Amino acid sequence: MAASAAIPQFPHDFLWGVSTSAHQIEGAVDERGASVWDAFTAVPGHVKDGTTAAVACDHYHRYREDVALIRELGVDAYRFSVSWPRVLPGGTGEVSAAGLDFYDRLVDELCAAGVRPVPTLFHWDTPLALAEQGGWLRRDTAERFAEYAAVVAARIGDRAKKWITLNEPAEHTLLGHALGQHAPGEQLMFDALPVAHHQLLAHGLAVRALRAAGVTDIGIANSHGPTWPASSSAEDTEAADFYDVLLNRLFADPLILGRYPDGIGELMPGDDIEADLKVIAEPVDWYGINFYQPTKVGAPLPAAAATEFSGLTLPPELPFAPRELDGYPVTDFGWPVVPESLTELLTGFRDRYGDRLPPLVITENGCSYEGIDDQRRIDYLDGHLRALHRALEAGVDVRGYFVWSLLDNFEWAEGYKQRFGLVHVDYTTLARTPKASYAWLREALRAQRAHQAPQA
Ligand code: IFM
Repeated sequence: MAASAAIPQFPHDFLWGVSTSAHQIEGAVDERGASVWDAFTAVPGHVKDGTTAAVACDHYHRYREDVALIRELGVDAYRFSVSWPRVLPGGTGEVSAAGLDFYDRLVDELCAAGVRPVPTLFHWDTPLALAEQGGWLRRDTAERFAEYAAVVAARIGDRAKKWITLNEPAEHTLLGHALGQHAPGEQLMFDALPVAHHQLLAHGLAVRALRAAGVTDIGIANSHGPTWPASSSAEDTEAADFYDVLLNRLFADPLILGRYPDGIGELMPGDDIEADLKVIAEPVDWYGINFYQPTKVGAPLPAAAATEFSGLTLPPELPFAPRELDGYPVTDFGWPVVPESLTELLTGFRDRYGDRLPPLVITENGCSYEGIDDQRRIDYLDGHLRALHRALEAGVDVRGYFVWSLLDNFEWAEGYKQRFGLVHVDYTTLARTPKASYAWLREALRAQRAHQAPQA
């Protein structure tokens, strides 16, 4: 049955938003410095449909139209990312006046539309110049990131009040540096762990830089999902625990508890991990969760060549192997749709971290489906909002929800095939067409507000 727009009533100050990222929508590559993604997508075979983000949604030139769509949708906030190489083409040193001006204009446009700007400082587009000097394998990149954070905050921090340091450092480590299926295409396997540590350090240093610039509302966006062991056998539960550490604890434990999970700290680079952990655990005002799906995980399969999973090819030497999750509908990406696992994830976070857990915000949630009459996206959003509401009822402190994504966009190694937008983008004409899910969300938000409006 089609979902109605009547989702449960959320608290009156709950923050509703939509999200995007710079590399996936901006285009205008010739008007900024190069990033690792420009170099990666130039290599044939790296992106499944052979495309690049050179034009993408051309948001750089069409941001006014996109802000109008956000305003009409009726959300409170827009989460976008700032392209580091657009602001600092060489990653450090000279600032691009044109690059900073773009974000200044975007923030002005959002404020004029009554939409709160929520910048993310890093969504995977490392300046190529820094990558060529070692990128995230070098500690120095964390210091450069903090300088970049200060530059951006000095320009838009007067109007942008809520900030995100990094997006999904786990994916950037795993896909970009361990498996090589994202930029910069490194296949370092477990030697990629320094990338995790340096991103965490960059986060902590950026929190300090943002606070020094007067920003008081700071979070991070990490991807998380419940891990379900393939069976109760010792081999499967051990493999699932290992995967769970990588996805759900490698980044969250140091950020929230100020320590790495057992056995990980010793593998990290640097002379004084304890001192670094103090920087990493610099208190945040909230913790962002990007949620898409749970994962069933078991021991490596005997004689497996490689596992195809969620669009990835996982090598057999990994100490775990994800399994298909049967019995659930799937998105066009093949990701299982299991809304109740969002409630499980959130209550699990509360149980694991207790009083140490900052307030949570769902910084991404969404699905890839073809078509403008996207009833399946409506059902997905409806189901996940109900699951989120159940977590609130269970006492989990969740303060906001951002749909991924406002627009169909460049979905990394998948190219343009996977469409996550509430708004359809025709990549030939760049015309934007709101989908049925856009209209549904607008009505759902109107209903929330009508319910909250004081009675005459
Ligand atoms: O498109 C991505 C986004 O960049 C990061 N989170 C997951 C989304 C869907 O794959």
